[in-house]
Amino acid sequence: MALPTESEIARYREDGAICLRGAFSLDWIERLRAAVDADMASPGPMVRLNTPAGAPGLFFVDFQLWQRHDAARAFVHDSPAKDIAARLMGSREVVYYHDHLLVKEPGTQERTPWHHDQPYYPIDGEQIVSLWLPLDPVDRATCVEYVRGSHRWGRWFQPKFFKQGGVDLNVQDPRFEPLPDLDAERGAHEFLAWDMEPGDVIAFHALTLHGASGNRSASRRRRAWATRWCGDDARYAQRLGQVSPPLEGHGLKPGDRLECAMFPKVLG
Ligand SMILES: O=C(O)CCC(=O)C(=O)O
Repeated sequence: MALPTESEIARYREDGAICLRGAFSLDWIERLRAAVDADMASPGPMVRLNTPAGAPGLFFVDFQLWQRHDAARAFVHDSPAKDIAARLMGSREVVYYHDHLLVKEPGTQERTPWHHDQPYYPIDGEQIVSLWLPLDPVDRATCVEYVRGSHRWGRWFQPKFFKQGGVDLNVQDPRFEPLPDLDAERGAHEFLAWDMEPGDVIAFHALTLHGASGNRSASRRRRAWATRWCGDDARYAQRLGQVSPPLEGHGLKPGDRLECAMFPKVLG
């Protein structure tokens, strides 16, 4: 599998999101599909069902598959993901932070609200990248959309839970601002989204704003597994209030490098 080229690295840093074609073999995709389906049949303790009872489809969210499913753990340690993350971040070491499963079954109407990820995390630093890996073909209209260059705005927006109604996380930070209505100001921004085949992956920076429609397909599932990777400059930062996902028991103190049993070093 090819690692990101110099021009892809430059584009990731400029735009804050890039689609890397054919980054993972179909063998990985098949193994992860089986892990995802097993997880949905027997979810983890942080599972969230974001579709109201009686509404069509299902927006299913879960975390930390790597701790419960061999294929997900193998992906973290043995797939090209850590090398892709290292190159994009320009980092010598890579620490695995967490994973996030987002399934939208056919007909799901719930959007993924606009947000960026770092305000949810107790982490400071610039080297944090997510790999959003769809396990089914997705078209542009159902893919996550990214606001090009928003990771360079120097702004942090108040995090909200994804469930409809978007309640704020109860977390105080003087950096957090209310998120502008990005749909109302679409003309002011450039949006990135792609038609994707299994094996393609989107890499995006933890401060890049993004959101997604429901699953507009009546027949095609949209199983996506997002993994989060941190580089040399990432440090644990205590937040006053809630973080998401609520990963506790790691024993880190503010200013610590992230590496620990919960956040394993996978490269370097
Ligand atoms: O899959 C989605 O709908 C959203 C993904 C997302 O927000 C993320 O990976 O941070």
